[in-house]
Amino acid sequence: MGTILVTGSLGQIGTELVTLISQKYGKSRIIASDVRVPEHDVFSGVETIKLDVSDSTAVHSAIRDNSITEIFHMAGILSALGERNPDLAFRVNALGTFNVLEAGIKEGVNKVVIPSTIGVFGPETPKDNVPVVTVTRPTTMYGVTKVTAELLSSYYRRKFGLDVRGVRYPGIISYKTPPSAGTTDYAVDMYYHAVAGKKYTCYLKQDTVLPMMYMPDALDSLIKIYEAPANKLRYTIEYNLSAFSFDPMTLHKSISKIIPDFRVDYKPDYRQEIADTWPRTLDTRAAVEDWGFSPRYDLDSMSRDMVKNLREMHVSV
Ligand code: AKB
Repeated sequence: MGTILVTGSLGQIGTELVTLISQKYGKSRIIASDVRVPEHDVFSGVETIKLDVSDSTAVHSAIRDNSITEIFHMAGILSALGERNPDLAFRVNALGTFNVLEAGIKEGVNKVVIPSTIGVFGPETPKDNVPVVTVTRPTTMYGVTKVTAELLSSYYRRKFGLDVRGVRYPGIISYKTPPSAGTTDYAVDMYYHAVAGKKYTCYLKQDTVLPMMYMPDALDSLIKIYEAPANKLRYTIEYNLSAFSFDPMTLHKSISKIIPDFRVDYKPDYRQEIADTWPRTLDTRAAVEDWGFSPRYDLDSMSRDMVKNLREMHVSV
Protein backbone atom coordinates (compact mmCIF):
# COMPACT_ATOMS: atom_id res chain seq x y z
CA MET A 1 0.00 0.00 0.00
CA GLY A 2 1.37 3.41 -0.97
CA THR A 3 0.56 7.00 -0.09
CA ILE A 4 -2.91 8.50 -0.39
CA LEU A 5 -3.42 12.13 -1.44
CA VAL A 6 -6.63 13.87 -0.40
CA THR A 7 -7.46 17.06 -2.31
CA GLY A 8 -9.88 19.57 -0.80
CA SER A 9 -9.03 18.25 2.64
CA LEU A 10 -10.45 21.30 4.42
CA GLY A 11 -13.85 21.01 2.73
CA GLN A 12 -17.06 19.55 4.18
CA ILE A 13 -16.30 15.89 3.41
CA GLY A 14 -12.51 16.17 3.08
CA THR A 15 -12.07 17.27 6.71
CA GLU A 16 -13.83 14.23 8.12
CA LEU A 17 -12.42 11.87 5.51
CA VAL A 18 -8.80 12.68 6.38
CA THR A 19 -9.44 11.97 10.06
CA LEU A 20 -11.17 8.70 9.24
CA ILE A 21 -8.64 7.33 6.76
CA SER A 22 -5.66 8.39 8.87
CA GLN A 23 -7.13 6.29 11.71
CA LYS A 24 -7.97 3.44 9.38
CA TYR A 25 -4.87 3.25 7.16
CA GLY A 26 -2.24 5.10 9.24
CA LYS A 27 -1.29 8.79 9.45
CA SER A 28 2.01 8.28 7.64
CA ARG A 29 0.15 7.08 4.55
CA ILE A 30 -1.96 10.24 4.14
CA ILE A 31 -1.10 13.62 2.61
CA ALA A 32 -3.89 16.17 3.13
CA SER A 33 -3.89 18.93 0.54
CA ASP A 34 -6.00 22.02 0.12
CA VAL A 35 -5.80 25.38 -1.62
CA ARG A 36 -5.88 26.93 1.86
CA VAL A 37 -3.15 26.37 4.42
CA PRO A 38 -4.59 25.08 7.72
CA GLU A 39 -4.04 27.48 10.64
CA HIS A 40 -3.02 24.75 13.04
CA ASP A 41 -2.37 21.00 13.06
CA VAL A 42 -6.02 20.22 12.16
CA PHE A 43 -5.36 16.59 11.39
CA SER A 44 -3.13 15.87 14.42
CA GLY A 45 0.08 14.87 12.75
CA VAL A 46 -1.10 14.15 9.19
CA GLU A 47 1.17 15.89 6.67
CA THR A 48 -0.56 18.81 4.94
CA ILE A 49 0.44 20.52 1.68
CA LYS A 50 -0.96 23.48 -0.24
CA LEU A 51 -2.38 22.43 -3.61
CA ASP A 52 -4.53 24.26 -6.13
CA VAL A 53 -6.03 21.50 -8.30
CA SER A 54 -6.56 23.92 -11.18
CA ASP A 55 -2.77 24.20 -11.49
CA SER A 56 -1.70 21.23 -13.60
CA THR A 57 2.03 21.54 -12.85
CA ALA A 58 1.34 21.67 -9.12
CA VAL A 59 -0.88 18.55 -9.30
CA HIS A 60 1.82 16.59 -11.16
CA SER A 61 4.51 17.70 -8.66
CA ALA A 62 2.36 16.89 -5.63
CA ILE A 63 1.82 13.35 -6.91
CA ARG A 64 5.42 12.79 -8.04
CA ASP A 65 7.19 14.39 -5.06
CA ASN A 66 5.11 12.47 -2.54
CA SER A 67 5.07 9.12 -4.38
CA ILE A 68 1.26 9.15 -4.41
CA THR A 69 -0.42 5.91 -5.44
CA GLU A 70 -4.08 6.71 -4.65
CA ILE A 71 -6.13 9.90 -4.62
CA PHE A 72 -9.37 10.97 -2.97
CA HIS A 73 -10.16 13.99 -5.14
CA MET A 74 -12.51 15.88 -2.82
CA ALA A 75 -11.78 19.46 -3.97
CA GLY A 76 -14.96 21.02 -5.32
CA ILE A 77 -17.06 24.17 -5.47
CA LEU A 78 -20.66 23.51 -4.41
CA SER A 79 -23.82 24.62 -6.18
CA ALA A 80 -24.70 27.93 -4.54
CA LEU A 81 -21.14 29.28 -4.66
CA GLY A 82 -20.75 27.88 -8.18
CA GLU A 83 -23.72 29.93 -9.41
CA ARG A 84 -22.20 33.08 -7.95
CA ASN A 85 -18.70 32.25 -9.18
CA PRO A 86 -18.94 30.09 -12.35
CA ASP A 87 -15.35 30.74 -13.33
CA LEU A 88 -14.09 29.30 -10.04
CA ALA A 89 -16.50 26.34 -10.33
CA PHE A 90 -15.20 25.55 -13.80
CA ARG A 91 -11.54 25.78 -12.80
CA VAL A 92 -11.89 23.63 -9.68
CA ASN A 93 -14.57 21.12 -10.68
CA ALA A 94 -13.89 20.58 -14.38
CA LEU A 95 -10.27 21.60 -14.95
CA GLY A 96 -9.22 20.33 -11.50
CA THR A 97 -10.68 16.90 -12.24
CA PHE A 98 -9.04 16.81 -15.66
CA ASN A 99 -5.68 17.68 -14.04
CA VAL A 100 -6.03 14.95 -11.41
CA LEU A 101 -7.00 12.30 -13.99
CA GLU A 102 -4.32 13.32 -16.45
CA ALA A 103 -1.63 13.42 -13.75
CA GLY A 104 -2.99 10.13 -12.43
CA ILE A 105 -2.16 8.48 -15.76
CA LYS A 106 1.18 10.18 -16.30
CA GLU A 107 2.44 9.70 -12.73
CA GLY A 108 1.28 6.07 -12.42
CA VAL A 109 -1.46 6.46 -9.80
CA ASN A 110 -3.37 3.23 -9.10
CA LYS A 111 -6.76 4.49 -7.98
CA VAL A 112 -8.72 7.78 -7.96
CA VAL A 113 -11.91 8.30 -5.95
CA ILE A 114 -14.07 11.24 -7.04
CA PRO A 115 -17.41 12.34 -5.59
CA SER A 116 -20.16 13.39 -7.97
CA THR A 117 -23.53 14.82 -6.96
CA ILE A 118 -27.26 15.02 -7.56
CA GLY A 119 -26.30 18.36 -9.14
CA VAL A 120 -25.70 16.44 -12.40
CA PHE A 121 -29.47 16.13 -12.80
CA GLY A 122 -31.61 18.83 -14.36
CA PRO A 123 -35.19 19.82 -15.16
CA GLU A 124 -35.57 17.06 -17.78
CA THR A 125 -34.50 14.30 -15.35
CA PRO A 126 -37.40 12.34 -13.81
CA LYS A 127 -38.23 13.58 -10.31
CA ASP A 128 -38.60 10.24 -8.53
CA ASN A 129 -36.67 6.99 -8.26
CA VAL A 130 -34.09 8.38 -10.68
CA PRO A 131 -31.95 5.61 -12.23
CA VAL A 132 -28.16 5.82 -12.58
CA VAL A 133 -28.33 6.22 -16.33
CA THR A 134 -30.80 8.98 -17.14
CA VAL A 135 -30.98 12.46 -18.60
CA THR A 136 -28.14 14.56 -17.15
CA ARG A 137 -28.65 18.04 -18.58
CA PRO A 138 -28.19 20.34 -15.58
CA THR A 139 -28.86 24.07 -15.74
CA THR A 140 -26.35 25.14 -13.06
CA MET A 141 -22.62 25.69 -13.53
CA TYR A 142 -22.06 23.23 -10.68
CA GLY A 143 -24.04 20.60 -12.59
CA VAL A 144 -22.30 21.33 -15.89
CA THR A 145 -18.88 20.93 -14.28
CA LYS A 146 -19.83 17.77 -12.39
CA VAL A 147 -21.30 16.11 -15.51
CA THR A 148 -17.97 16.97 -17.11
CA ALA A 149 -16.20 15.27 -14.20
CA GLU A 150 -18.41 12.18 -14.62
CA LEU A 151 -17.75 11.95 -18.35
CA LEU A 152 -14.02 12.55 -17.92
CA SER A 153 -13.85 9.83 -15.26
CA SER A 154 -15.56 7.28 -17.50
CA TYR A 155 -13.35 8.32 -20.40
CA TYR A 156 -10.10 7.86 -18.43
CA ARG A 157 -11.30 4.53 -17.09
CA ARG A 158 -12.28 3.22 -20.52
CA LYS A 159 -9.48 4.70 -22.61
CA PHE A 160 -6.51 4.39 -20.22
CA GLY A 161 -7.68 1.75 -17.73
CA LEU A 162 -7.33 4.18 -14.82
CA ASP A 163 -9.23 2.88 -11.79
CA VAL A 164 -11.63 5.78 -11.18
CA ARG A 165 -14.60 5.26 -8.87
CA GLY A 166 -17.04 7.35 -6.90
CA VAL A 167 -20.59 8.19 -5.92
CA ARG A 168 -23.26 10.78 -6.62
CA TYR A 169 -23.79 12.37 -3.25
CA PRO A 170 -27.12 13.84 -2.21
CA GLY A 171 -27.19 16.67 0.37
CA ILE A 172 -24.80 15.74 3.19
CA ILE A 173 -25.61 16.69 6.76
CA SER A 174 -22.84 17.03 9.32
CA TYR A 175 -22.27 18.85 12.61
CA LYS A 176 -18.49 19.10 12.24
CA THR A 177 -18.30 21.64 9.42
CA PRO A 178 -20.59 24.69 9.49
CA PRO A 179 -23.03 25.15 6.57
CA SER A 180 -21.28 26.67 3.57
CA ALA A 181 -21.79 26.86 -0.16
CA GLY A 182 -24.35 24.18 -1.02
CA THR A 183 -28.08 24.40 -1.76
CA THR A 184 -28.83 21.49 0.57
CA ASP A 185 -26.91 23.18 3.41
CA TYR A 186 -30.14 24.73 4.66
CA ALA A 187 -30.61 21.46 6.54
CA VAL A 188 -27.34 21.85 8.45
CA ASP A 189 -28.14 25.50 9.12
CA MET A 190 -31.56 24.56 10.47
CA TYR A 191 -29.95 22.31 13.10
CA TYR A 192 -27.45 25.02 14.05
CA HIS A 193 -30.27 27.55 14.59
CA ALA A 194 -32.41 25.08 16.51
CA VAL A 195 -29.61 24.23 18.93
CA ALA A 196 -28.59 27.90 19.28
CA GLY A 197 -32.20 28.69 20.31
CA LYS A 198 -32.82 30.92 17.26
CA LYS A 199 -35.61 31.07 14.70
CA TYR A 200 -34.49 29.86 11.25
CA THR A 201 -35.41 31.56 7.98
CA CYS A 202 -35.19 28.90 5.29
CA TYR A 203 -34.13 29.89 1.77
CA LEU A 204 -36.04 26.95 0.23
CA LYS A 205 -39.84 26.51 0.17
CA GLN A 206 -41.25 24.23 2.86
CA ASP A 207 -42.25 21.50 0.39
CA THR A 208 -38.96 21.22 -1.53
CA VAL A 209 -38.10 17.52 -1.25
CA LEU A 210 -34.44 16.58 -1.85
CA PRO A 211 -32.37 13.40 -1.36
CA MET A 212 -30.09 13.54 1.71
CA MET A 213 -27.82 11.49 3.96
CA TYR A 214 -25.91 11.80 7.23
CA MET A 215 -22.14 12.24 7.15
CA PRO A 216 -21.22 8.93 8.87
CA ASP A 217 -23.10 7.10 6.11
CA ALA A 218 -21.53 9.31 3.44
CA LEU A 219 -18.04 8.45 4.73
CA ASP A 220 -18.82 4.77 5.15
CA SER A 221 -20.02 4.67 1.53
CA LEU A 222 -16.87 6.28 0.22
CA ILE A 223 -14.70 3.77 2.07
CA LYS A 224 -16.85 0.90 0.80
CA ILE A 225 -16.54 1.92 -2.82
CA TYR A 226 -12.81 2.66 -2.34
CA GLU A 227 -12.23 -0.86 -1.02
CA ALA A 228 -14.57 -2.66 -3.46
CA PRO A 229 -13.03 -5.06 -6.00
CA ALA A 230 -12.74 -3.24 -9.35
CA ASN A 231 -14.51 -6.05 -11.23
CA LYS A 232 -17.66 -5.48 -9.17
CA LEU A 233 -18.10 -1.87 -10.32
CA ARG A 234 -20.47 -1.47 -13.25
CA TYR A 235 -20.27 2.32 -13.14
CA THR A 236 -17.49 4.85 -12.64
CA ILE A 237 -18.53 7.77 -10.40
CA GLU A 238 -22.27 7.68 -11.17
CA TYR A 239 -23.52 5.54 -8.26
CA ASN A 240 -26.66 7.24 -6.90
CA LEU A 241 -26.67 7.57 -3.10
CA SER A 242 -29.40 8.72 -0.77
CA ALA A 243 -30.46 7.53 2.68
CA PHE A 244 -33.81 9.36 2.69
CA SER A 245 -35.56 12.36 1.15
CA PHE A 246 -37.28 15.17 3.02
CA ASP A 247 -38.45 18.74 2.66
CA PRO A 248 -37.70 21.62 5.08
CA MET A 249 -41.10 21.25 6.77
CA THR A 250 -40.45 17.56 7.54
CA LEU A 251 -36.99 18.36 8.87
CA HIS A 252 -38.50 21.06 11.08
CA LYS A 253 -40.95 18.49 12.47
CA SER A 254 -38.14 16.02 13.17
CA ILE A 255 -36.11 18.64 15.06
CA SER A 256 -39.23 19.81 16.93
CA LYS A 257 -39.53 16.34 18.48
CA ILE A 258 -36.35 17.23 20.41
CA ILE A 259 -36.65 21.05 20.55
CA PRO A 260 -40.44 21.68 20.61
CA ASP A 261 -40.34 25.51 20.56
CA PHE A 262 -38.07 25.72 17.48
CA ARG A 263 -39.55 28.06 14.83
CA VAL A 264 -38.93 28.21 11.07
CA ASP A 265 -40.18 30.61 8.42
CA TYR A 266 -39.59 30.58 4.69
CA LYS A 267 -38.05 33.14 2.35
CA PRO A 268 -36.96 31.40 -0.88
CA ASP A 269 -34.01 32.95 -2.73
CA TYR A 270 -31.92 32.04 -5.82
CA ARG A 271 -31.14 28.62 -4.31
CA GLN A 272 -34.80 27.62 -4.78
CA GLU A 273 -34.23 27.73 -8.54
CA ILE A 274 -31.31 25.33 -8.17
CA ALA A 275 -33.25 22.93 -5.92
CA ASP A 276 -36.21 22.95 -8.31
CA THR A 277 -34.06 21.32 -10.98
CA TRP A 278 -32.99 18.40 -8.75
CA PRO A 279 -34.87 15.12 -8.19
CA ARG A 280 -36.84 14.18 -5.08
CA THR A 281 -35.81 10.55 -4.79
CA LEU A 282 -33.13 8.31 -6.28
CA ASP A 283 -32.81 4.65 -7.20
CA THR A 284 -29.77 3.48 -5.18
CA ARG A 285 -29.97 -0.22 -6.07
CA ALA A 286 -26.75 -0.26 -8.13
CA ALA A 287 -24.75 0.91 -5.07
CA VAL A 288 -26.46 -1.71 -2.89
CA GLU A 289 -25.83 -4.51 -5.37
CA ASP A 290 -22.28 -3.64 -6.47
CA TRP A 291 -20.59 -2.63 -3.22
CA GLY A 292 -23.02 -3.00 -0.35
CA PHE A 293 -24.37 0.53 0.21
CA SER A 294 -26.28 0.33 3.50
CA PRO A 295 -27.00 3.62 5.29
CA ARG A 296 -27.63 3.30 9.05
CA TYR A 297 -29.31 6.60 9.88
CA ASP A 298 -32.90 7.61 9.19
CA LEU A 299 -34.15 11.17 9.57
CA ASP A 300 -35.02 10.99 13.28
CA SER A 301 -31.89 9.12 14.37
CA MET A 302 -29.84 11.69 12.44
CA SER A 303 -31.72 14.53 14.18
CA ARG A 304 -31.03 13.05 17.61
CA ASP A 305 -27.34 12.67 16.85
CA MET A 306 -27.00 16.14 15.27
CA VAL A 307 -28.71 17.88 18.19
CA LYS A 308 -26.71 15.94 20.79
CA ASN A 309 -23.39 16.80 19.15
CA LEU A 310 -24.22 20.44 18.41
CA ARG A 311 -25.32 20.87 22.03
CA GLU A 312 -21.99 19.48 23.21
CA MET A 313 -20.24 21.96 20.92
CA HIS A 314 -22.31 24.90 22.35
CA VAL A 315 -22.87 26.21 18.80
CA SER A 316 -23.98 29.78 18.19
CA VAL A 317 -25.21 31.41 14.97
C1 AKB B 1 -24.95 21.23 -2.88
O1 AKB B 1 -26.03 21.52 -2.36
O2 AKB B 1 -24.37 21.94 -3.70
C2 AKB B 1 -24.30 19.92 -2.52
C3 AKB B 1 -24.71 18.84 -3.46
C4 AKB B 1 -26.07 18.31 -3.45
O3 AKB B 1 -23.92 18.43 -4.24
N1 AKB B 1 -24.61 19.56 -1.17
